[in-house]
Amino acid sequence: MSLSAANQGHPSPRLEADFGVTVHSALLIVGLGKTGLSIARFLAQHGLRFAITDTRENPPGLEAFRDEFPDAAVFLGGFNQPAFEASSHLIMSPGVALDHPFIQAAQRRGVHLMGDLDLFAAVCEAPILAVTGANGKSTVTTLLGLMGEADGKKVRMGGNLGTPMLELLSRETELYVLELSSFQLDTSHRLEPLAATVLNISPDHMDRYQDLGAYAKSKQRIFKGQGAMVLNRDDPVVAAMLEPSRETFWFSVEDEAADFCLREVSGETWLCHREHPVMCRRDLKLHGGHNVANALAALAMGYAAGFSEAAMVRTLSSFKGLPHRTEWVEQSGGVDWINDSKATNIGACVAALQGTDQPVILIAGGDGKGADFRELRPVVARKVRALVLMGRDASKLQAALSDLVETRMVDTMKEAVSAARSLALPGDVVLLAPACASLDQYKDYQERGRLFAEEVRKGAP
Ligand code: UMA
Ligand code: ADP
Repeated sequence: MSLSAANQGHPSPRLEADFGVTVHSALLIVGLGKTGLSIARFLAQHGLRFAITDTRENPPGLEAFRDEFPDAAVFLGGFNQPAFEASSHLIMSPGVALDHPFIQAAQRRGVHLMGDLDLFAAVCEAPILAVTGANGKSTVTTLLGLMGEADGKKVRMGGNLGTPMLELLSRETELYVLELSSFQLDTSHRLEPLAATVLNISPDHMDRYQDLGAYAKSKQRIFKGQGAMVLNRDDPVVAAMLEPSRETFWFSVEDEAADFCLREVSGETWLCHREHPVMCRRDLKLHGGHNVANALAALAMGYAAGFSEAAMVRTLSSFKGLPHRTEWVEQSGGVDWINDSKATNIGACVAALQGTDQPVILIAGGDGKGADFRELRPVVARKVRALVLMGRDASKLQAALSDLVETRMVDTMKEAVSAARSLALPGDVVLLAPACASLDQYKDYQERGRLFAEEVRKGAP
């Protein structure tokens, strides 16, 4: 079988040198979502031929793909074995698990397995700041992008944050800030960031990884090359990633010996660079202890990138956080309503609960991605007065937690908000922090958070 042609251009010499990609290669793009489409555009711009496959009948990138590449072969509704067998290179989308038999067989045959990060790194001409971790990636990536802009640089940020990294590439860009997921790192082989960080490790995507160790190893791939490492001294799994020969900046909310730490200065807590006070914690617009850690991590990365302190402090004094992350919706009848729909794993849910001093009515549930919800027991016992559970894994949450606190099972967000309203007392907080992905019931976590806020604002019937 032959794989279809796209258009003419010039392959990058580094693609050939590093991965053996030439105009004669049989490139198969696996997955036709946002990433797959961006890979197709990139390959076409470099004069390379490709085919594409997706297990979905009608993947989201299909219409645009057919418009732009009418001659390219498209295999949908399941992976097409002959297409895999005819390929010399598989260029993977992050949502595709690598344990599929066709992918495993291709690897055994010596087919190159790559991702968009390999393509990006092969042509990128500006320095890269790279951010990963179980939680806080989007917040820190955004802070770094804003800090760079405040410092006068032409910055582009994206990756797992939302805009596929290949769409960021432009000649004018002076700095790229990339949020990288473990899935993107799994298929990356060449990366030389100016500075990189693993913010923290806690269980997520346990349906894709054998255990926490395998997930951490995947995150650790961000430390390829010889750039600066930014490490979290408070997280033993991250701290163990230290490579003694590399330039390292530590951050910590607990240990004053870290390069970026908290210290008491004249009776106030300050974010400090070693002994030097950088900004008063009170001036940070982001809330919660986890966001102090994120701010210190961003300062460490920004320092490694050479940003001016003034630009970094300006950013940290004004950035109020991204939507759907511990976002205050309203207060009604003495009850605070908080939307943390982006809490898609246990670690984020724990951080949100730890960050509140009021009794909590917790709305949780969705796709648990193989998580062990018993890890929530200590914090639920300390902070939660009642649970409202919904979504595919509601019964797993119920089994793990319902002996601790009153629990209601519901089917929809409308019912969840109504149940929470009937349970909440003045002085309580109702927190949507699902500890689960949203895709079993919603398009994405944004839709889930929007629906929650809408129901809250409608008020009691
Ligand atoms: N899928 C199939 N069959 C296929 C290909 C994909 O069923 O053949 C499914 C996947 O299992 C997944 C969905 O389709 O559920 C999307 O997968 P995709 O690889 O097409 O995803 P993209 O649209 O390219 O979006 C990806 C990231 N998504 C994932 O990694 C699942 C986006 O991160 C990212 O913003 C985008 O690339 C640009 O870089 C989202 C995400 O949920 C926010 N990331 C995970 C997370 O943050 O926890 C890792
Ligand atoms: P990511 O991109 O890694 O998902 P976000 O910045 O979008 O990170 O935050 C996702 C969730 O994790 C939100 O619920 C947020 O409140 C929580 N969170 C953010 N930073 C941290 C952190 N350092 N530790 C634990 N939870 C965090």
